[in-house]
Amino acid sequence: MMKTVDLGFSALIDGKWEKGTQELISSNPGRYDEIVAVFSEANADQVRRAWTSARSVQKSWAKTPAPVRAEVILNFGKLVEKNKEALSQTVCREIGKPIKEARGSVQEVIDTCNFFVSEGRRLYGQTIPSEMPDKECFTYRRPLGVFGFITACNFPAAVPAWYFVPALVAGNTCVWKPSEEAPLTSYYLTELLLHAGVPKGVFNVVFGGASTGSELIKGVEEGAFDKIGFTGSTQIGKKIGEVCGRNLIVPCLELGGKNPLVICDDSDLELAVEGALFSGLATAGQRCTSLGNLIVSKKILDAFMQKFIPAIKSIKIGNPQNESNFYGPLISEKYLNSHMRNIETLLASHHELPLGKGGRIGFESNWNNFFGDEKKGFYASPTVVLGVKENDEIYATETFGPLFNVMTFEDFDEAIHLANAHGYGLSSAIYSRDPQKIYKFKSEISAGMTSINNSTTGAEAHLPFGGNGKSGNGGRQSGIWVIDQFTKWHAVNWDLSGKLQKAQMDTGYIKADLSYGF
Ligand code: UN1
Repeated sequence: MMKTVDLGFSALIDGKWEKGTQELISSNPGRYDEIVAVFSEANADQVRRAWTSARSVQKSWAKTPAPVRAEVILNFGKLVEKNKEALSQTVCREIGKPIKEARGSVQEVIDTCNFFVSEGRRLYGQTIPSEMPDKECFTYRRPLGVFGFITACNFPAAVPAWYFVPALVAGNTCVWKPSEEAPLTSYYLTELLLHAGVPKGVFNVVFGGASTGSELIKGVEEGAFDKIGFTGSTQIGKKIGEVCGRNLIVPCLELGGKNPLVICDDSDLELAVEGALFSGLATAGQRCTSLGNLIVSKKILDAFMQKFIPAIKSIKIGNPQNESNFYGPLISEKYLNSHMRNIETLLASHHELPLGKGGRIGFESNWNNFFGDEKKGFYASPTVVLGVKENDEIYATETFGPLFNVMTFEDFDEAIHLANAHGYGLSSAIYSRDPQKIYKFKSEISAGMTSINNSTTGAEAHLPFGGNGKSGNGGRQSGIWVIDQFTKWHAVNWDLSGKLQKAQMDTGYIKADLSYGF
């Protein structure tokens, strides 16, 4: 068993780690008797001091030239690369993400740094002609100020980096409330940032669960924040959106999904099976981009199932550190319990369960290819639900676990309807060889992301990531688009004419004879 990292820290404020009293324990979900780390929860006073610290240095950070700010990110990216394996192992131990996926998620941090380092040398504004002589117009991107963000447990390194990397490059200071399920990953990331040269107070951290999160959001009512980022459930996202709206702040809300994967009768079935498997079971179905509804053409349902069920049965489940296991435990006991509740409450009498109801391995269910400690881990076997209908509760409920909802369609409009009707719109995918269908799908799907002949998961780090409808408020992370989240436009005009030139009134508009015609 690996050693416990017992630091007891509850917050990083003004460059110093502080301890707290309320313990925050992170254990390995694949072996719950292995305590990975002991931290503590930040209290209301610490959260307040964290945002005060971020505010006190924001102006000087904003004055630091952007290419210099981006140097911190360059160094941070190099340090993450150097420590990639250790960080990946930590992600794997803290939340049970399979090691290969954990490495991918840490690589996503590095990719994000690589992308934004040069953005520090751009952050372009424009020079724009004026309608007056001897007058110049410019636009500048200005930092927003203090950015508070709360992140989820399923991507404890990549998703926070999507927020703080561009936020820092753009000249904002930060207060981060990481997921309570992954304090050690969050601590290591923060230490790398400190070693990369981030000045005191520019980056602050408050550990804890929901109550620390609400303390942070209280700051919005007091004017402590200029921007809030939240990755988590639609329900909490709506509440945060209300507080931000009241205070005229536009939050970046990355919420739930019920991501459709449509399999047409002309698709390459082998490829579709592989894509569905990864969409549904990567990170044990706990990605925001995980498969929500598998929507299969009725014509090929039997042929698809004949390949799909054996493919599921053949996967290995178990210790996430072992590369040959497809997936490991659920993120924690809480996530296992919620998955169990879903299979207890969302299944209806008309549903068929070709693999049985599933459930916790070693308790309610067994798995032939299981390689782990089932008594001490929060492992669940896959559940496949056939015959899901649009009116079923399971159709529109984000389930976050190894669960496949299978629906069928007769005509393609029905497939698109089923893909959209639940009102979520994060990711989506289609398997087809027909360009007409693919074109129709990508034009009519309401999701923010669409894969064609690829899985619903696995967005690349430099593309806009985000959703519509119940999946978010239209904000996008990653790539150049996220710069709009972290800067405000400033329009400047400079009159060198030596007189007051009134726009629209003194402009020398051209007089034309518009009555002219042939
Ligand atoms: C998430 O689940 O919140 O697209 C992020 C993917 C990953 C990121 C997911 N690149 O599946």
